[in-house]
Amino acid sequence: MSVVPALILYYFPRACSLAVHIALEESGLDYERRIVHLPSKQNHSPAYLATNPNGAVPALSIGQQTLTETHAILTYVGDQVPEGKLLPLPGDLLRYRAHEWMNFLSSSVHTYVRSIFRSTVYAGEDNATCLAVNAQGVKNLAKATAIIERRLGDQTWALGDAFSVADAYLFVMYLWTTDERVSSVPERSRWDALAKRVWQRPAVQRVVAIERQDRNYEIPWE
Ligand SMILES: N[C@@H](CCC(=O)N[C@@H](CS)C(=O)NCC(=O)O)C(=O)O
Repeated sequence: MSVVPALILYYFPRACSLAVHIALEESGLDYERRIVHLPSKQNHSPAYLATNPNGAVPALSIGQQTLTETHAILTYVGDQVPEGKLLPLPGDLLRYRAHEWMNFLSSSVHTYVRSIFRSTVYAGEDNATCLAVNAQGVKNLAKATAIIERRLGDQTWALGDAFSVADAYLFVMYLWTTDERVSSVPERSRWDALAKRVWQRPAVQRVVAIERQDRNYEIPWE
């Protein structure tokens, strides 16, 4: 059996790193967690940049190496768990469905929400341009929501019958859609039901309780 090197998660509460935080807790692996305080720009401190030169969370230190990008880290964590319990094994079509979900969430949904939360990243400082980017973000998120609803269909989880790392990622993106900065988002009963099922998992409640010690965020079903 291979030995997993020491794992350290760098995260900020309710950031996209929450998906990795959940996956690690679900995995049963030993890991340490270190908060990176984004509001005070700790992610741009020399100490953090030495770990992750991208200056973002999540990052996962794996022994002497650091892995970045939520999709890649979720894949790594999933692969440390035997029998494909968090991520189906190579050759199983469901594994590629998981990648389909994770890539869609990171390249589309995350960027649409970012254009709403932080339109200056795309628009610079011009106010009118920021408003236009924000409005387009709301439209893009509406389209992505329709895609998510269609893909979920009547399934219990993103991949069908079993929870996977893709569900952890869908949970975080769902929480973001409930933020007051998102001016409108279409009805999303399937995504809502899935996120609620994720919330009911003990590992998820443990992680959220830990994260809320540093930043209290709302969970819609409480
Ligand atoms: N493509 C990266 C994006 C990571 C990212 O944007 N993380 C945000 C938190 S959700 C962050 O650290 N932002 C800090 C900054 O950009 O200054 C991923 O999917 O992991």
